[in-house]
Amino acid sequence: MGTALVYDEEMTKYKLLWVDPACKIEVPERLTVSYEALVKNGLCQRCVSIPAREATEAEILLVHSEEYLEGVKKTPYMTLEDLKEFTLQYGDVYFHPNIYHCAKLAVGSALQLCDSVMTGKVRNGMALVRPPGHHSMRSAASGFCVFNNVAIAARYAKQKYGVKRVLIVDWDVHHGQGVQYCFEDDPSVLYFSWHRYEHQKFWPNLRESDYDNVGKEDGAGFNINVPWNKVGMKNSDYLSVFFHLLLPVAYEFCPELVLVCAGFDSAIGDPEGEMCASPDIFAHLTHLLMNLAGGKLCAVLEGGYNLTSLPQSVCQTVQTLLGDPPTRLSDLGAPCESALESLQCVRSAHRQYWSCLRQAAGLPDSHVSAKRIRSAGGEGERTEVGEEEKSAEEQAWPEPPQRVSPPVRCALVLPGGEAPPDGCEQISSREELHPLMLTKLREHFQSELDNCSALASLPSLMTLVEKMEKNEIRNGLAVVHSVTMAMMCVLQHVGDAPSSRTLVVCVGGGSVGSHAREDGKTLTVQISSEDTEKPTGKFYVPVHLKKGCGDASGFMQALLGLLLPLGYQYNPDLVLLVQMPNAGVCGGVWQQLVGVLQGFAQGHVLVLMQEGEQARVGPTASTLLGDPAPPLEHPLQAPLPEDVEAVETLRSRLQSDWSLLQNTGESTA
Ligand code: Q9C
Ligand code: ZN
Repeated sequence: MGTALVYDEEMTKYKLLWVDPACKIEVPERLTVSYEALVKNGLCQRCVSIPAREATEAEILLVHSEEYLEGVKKTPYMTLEDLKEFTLQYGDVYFHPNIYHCAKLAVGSALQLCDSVMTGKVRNGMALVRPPGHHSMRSAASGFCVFNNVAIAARYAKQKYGVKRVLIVDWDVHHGQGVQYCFEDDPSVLYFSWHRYEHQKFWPNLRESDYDNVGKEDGAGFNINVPWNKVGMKNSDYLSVFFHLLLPVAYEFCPELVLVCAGFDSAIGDPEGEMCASPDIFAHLTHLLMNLAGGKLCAVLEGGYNLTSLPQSVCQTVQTLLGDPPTRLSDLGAPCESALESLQCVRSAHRQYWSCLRQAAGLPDSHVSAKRIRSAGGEGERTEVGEEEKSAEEQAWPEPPQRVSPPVRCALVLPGGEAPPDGCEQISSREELHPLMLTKLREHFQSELDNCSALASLPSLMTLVEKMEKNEIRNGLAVVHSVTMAMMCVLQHVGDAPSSRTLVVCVGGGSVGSHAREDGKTLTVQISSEDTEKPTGKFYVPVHLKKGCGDASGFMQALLGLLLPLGYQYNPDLVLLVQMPNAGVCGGVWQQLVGVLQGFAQGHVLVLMQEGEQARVGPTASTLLGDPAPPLEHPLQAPLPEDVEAVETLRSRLQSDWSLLQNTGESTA
């Protein structure tokens, strides 16, 4: 199952023919530099190349009016003067004799991508297109956009393939008002957009881009706007919104297809966005969406005007679609106050529509809007760019590091004689355990060691760990006699390295052993139905859920709202995922967990399972090999109140140590 890349050089063949400061950034080079970067990084060659095609009139009419299409259709025959005049009826857009042709190719590219994914020819893909689409409306061009490529693709997928729910994630820095208008009363299309807003002072300056525009009629709750009221948003601001808003809602919505309005003007260096997120954030945003809809994800280029950060961001996105592990994001700081305020407003506005947000801090609506107006009054606005301060475009940032995929994706340690699933390497080692390790094990597991099979798989396990450390193997799974014993061995070994950090995720109850120390070398999150001792430290987080891991919505709440923020902030170099004995975890969420955790530690995830409880070896290995986790049941039940409370209690206790857990603004927290 591959990754599609749709591109046609023809879409570079139009440009601005007169002087217009608002439009001068939308240049053909945006596409050429992006494509060349994909070639240079060897990514183009790894994709399945899909030809663009022109969209038919019927397809364009899925979203646009006949009058508008007829108007655009005449532009190839217009004189320069006529083109200028035609352009004047719209905002921040230009026409060119070849733009109609390119706009048909841009729509057609999105549809080709959609076809390739829906028919199973590929798993996912990206279309590099010009002109972009998300600002164009039923009867109007806008913001460099002529036809609404992604909106048309959503209607097309519903009509041609009977897709019941489409999620559109618009991470472009502008509000795709065209997409919003198209689907605002339609509950089958969930539109999410974050955008530079500055209390309506930023283009397109629409009141309806604010967080309180949640959709209309049947579509109420299916339009999610996150207004950024300051520039300079960073990785942690973007991630917070994913953890505490988009992902929980997206899992509850359970889309059958994910479309991304993939604009990269939200990256650092962009003259329009003036944000500070690094290009490698897009690897993580992409990864976090890749286990929805059974992996069916189509990214379609929108904006992105810095000719350095744009191609870097495009490469990060495509490389993640191809299955390479995202690089680690170091020094994620706290989300900023303004971002948290926005997040809180959106969560409050949507809590009546999504059961995952029911716990969202219950500000009465009047409070929220009073606050909104107050802060819109101009106090606390961003400071003007001083003379010695660099403009957004002159900012410098390091080039994202090379992403090297180990030669082996997944290796297994299985009890004697069992054959590994296809595609996995089997590891068996006859080497002896290190004497020190044996001593250590004797201290803790005296009696169990009398059983001669107890140590059987440990030498192989240690070989696997060493190969993962050397980056010869990306991830692995070991079926062992005792998971607690194996856990101790692994942590003992990796803990010898000076600044190692292991994220330990234990699913199910039981003692996690003495490793759960506070020296920072491990961060342990244990999810179970057992109410264990009251913890106080910051490196051991027991999550007590009523049905343990048997309830999908409670589990997802813990995974998205707690484990992801903790993991991203901790930034481990290894993830140890342990299925404790008798964990009773339901299959769907387990695979989501295995899938999502691969975004940490450059994909170095080691799964431990107890002998005799290895029913899930096959599905786990498949997810470790890169297959998307299957979608969860729909509809997802509301989480149990006890579970919501348990997660919330932990979140509020830990948020001072782990700031990515925050989801409300200071003044109201
Ligand atoms: N400072 C897309 O990103 N406004 N369109 C320009 C000049 C128009 C952006 C104002 C921005 C349109 C697809
Ligand atoms: Zn944009």
